[in-house]
Amino acid sequence: MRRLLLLAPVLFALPAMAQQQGDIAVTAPWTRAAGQNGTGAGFLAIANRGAAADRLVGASTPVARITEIHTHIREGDILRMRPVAAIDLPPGGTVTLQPGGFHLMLIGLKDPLIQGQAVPVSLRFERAGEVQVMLAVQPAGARGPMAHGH
Ligand SMILES: [Cu+2]
Repeated sequence: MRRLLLLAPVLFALPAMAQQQGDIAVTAPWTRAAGQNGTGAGFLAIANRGAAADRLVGASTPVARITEIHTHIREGDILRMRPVAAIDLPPGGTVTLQPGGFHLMLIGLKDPLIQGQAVPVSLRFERAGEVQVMLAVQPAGARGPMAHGH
């Protein structure tokens, strides 16, 4: 019960909300339902509205033992995940973390990710600093932030 306090119920349509910090705006943060001790994936869109390049250099969440930034690379017919040190955010550009591409990997979940709840994540940017977002938990297998209608 102690850790469940971190998981606030989602009562509003989170994808409509943008979390802004300096020149960085994060929209539509979401994840999928996953079991305790399993692995979760975090998805969101990051817009750099500034005139200077920035980089996403790290992320953390209290619900996972380790949070990594991953990309997918194609090896023949197989898509494999690989950790990356950072994601480049060109000035005026938007980078979307989505299934099959960049994503946050939440490794060693301390609690299950339950559909309808939200998971706090702290994103760390080279220039903009820390940005707090809440990942809305969608059903297991969801392909987008609102793949499941409410
Ligand atoms: Cu991954």
